[in-house]
Amino acid sequence: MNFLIPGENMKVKFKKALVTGGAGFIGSHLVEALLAVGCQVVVLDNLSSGNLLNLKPLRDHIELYEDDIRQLNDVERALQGCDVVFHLAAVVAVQQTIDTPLDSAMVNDIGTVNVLEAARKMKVRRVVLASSCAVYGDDPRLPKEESMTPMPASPYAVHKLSAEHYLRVYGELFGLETASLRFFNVFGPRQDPSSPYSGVISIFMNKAVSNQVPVIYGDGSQSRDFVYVKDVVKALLLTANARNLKGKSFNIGTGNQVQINRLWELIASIGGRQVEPEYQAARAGDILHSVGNIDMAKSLLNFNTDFSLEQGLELTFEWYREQIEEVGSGNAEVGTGNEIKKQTKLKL
Ligand code: UD2
Repeated sequence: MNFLIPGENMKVKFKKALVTGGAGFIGSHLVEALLAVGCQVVVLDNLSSGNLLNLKPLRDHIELYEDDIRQLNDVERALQGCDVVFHLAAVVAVQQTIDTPLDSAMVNDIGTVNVLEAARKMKVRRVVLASSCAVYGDDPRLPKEESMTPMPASPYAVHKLSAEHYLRVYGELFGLETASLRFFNVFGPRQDPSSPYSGVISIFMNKAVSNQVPVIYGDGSQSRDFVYVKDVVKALLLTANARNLKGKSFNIGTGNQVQINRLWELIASIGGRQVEPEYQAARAGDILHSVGNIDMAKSLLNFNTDFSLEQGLELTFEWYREQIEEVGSGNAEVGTGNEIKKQTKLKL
């Protein structure tokens, strides 16, 4: 089969990898890439936010456990024979961690300790964590650098920062090789647009392919560092290959700031339709600007991005358009909102 390979062909130094959260948006792209580079892949996902549809073409090529990182036994079973773990499983919706802090902590905190504990027992060589730029909180200094003191502003950000520390400490105490990647705003095919707190690009794509008007919160001058999912996957693979990680945390983004107004202009022009967005009051707690300094990932991981924003947006638009076309063929719900989610449900 024809797997999509992120970046150039890469020789990986590991044979069998566990991806926790492998049925999710980023996880499924990582699984695809791992198979493409010839790795055996195990997926552990309780499908709370992941979706088996994301793994549909890969299903026969992976070992899949519909299990839970909150259960140490589940993690140990999935880890048999693996030499690397990519730990992506988490409650990723910030609002959910605010609404249900205890339940979220069970997944994001205890789940992470379970992964590390199982890795230590099973003599796994390396653990790579999906962390987040959220650890920087509201610190207005730009660009964000790894040397800044993190100031988490949500339970989610606290979980991620705590997980980073756990990884480092497990390295120091038990010799596990660990590293954390602080993802900036990741986008690409398969990102779920169905919640108001979904990534802005997934929401804008959904609007663009279904001829709806997007909402911009605030005046649209706020900016983010948008990184294409395949570049993020490349960073994950490079990290699993790198030496001397010593529990370090790396920013993974592009180093470029893009304003939300500009983002919609680009998406609308890819769709061939200039639509004026509707402006609404800025979201409470919305940070104005975010961009990462990625020099450390460049020098220590040899990371650089392969996809420009425009290329990433075009590929992403194409995927959303295909989804809507599939729904459109004989389905009356097109155009009534949440189209991609409905499509997902329909296919299930
Ligand atoms: C991202 C994460 C969030 C948290 C935060 C930490 C995502 C989806 N969210 O929030 O979980 O980690 O970073 O810094 O990755 N916007 C609109 N219209 C819309 C949707 C969004 O104007 O329909 C704006 C929104 O107000 C914000 C910007 O677009 O100014 C980006 O929003 P986002 O939710 O994609 O990402 P962010 O950085 O706020």
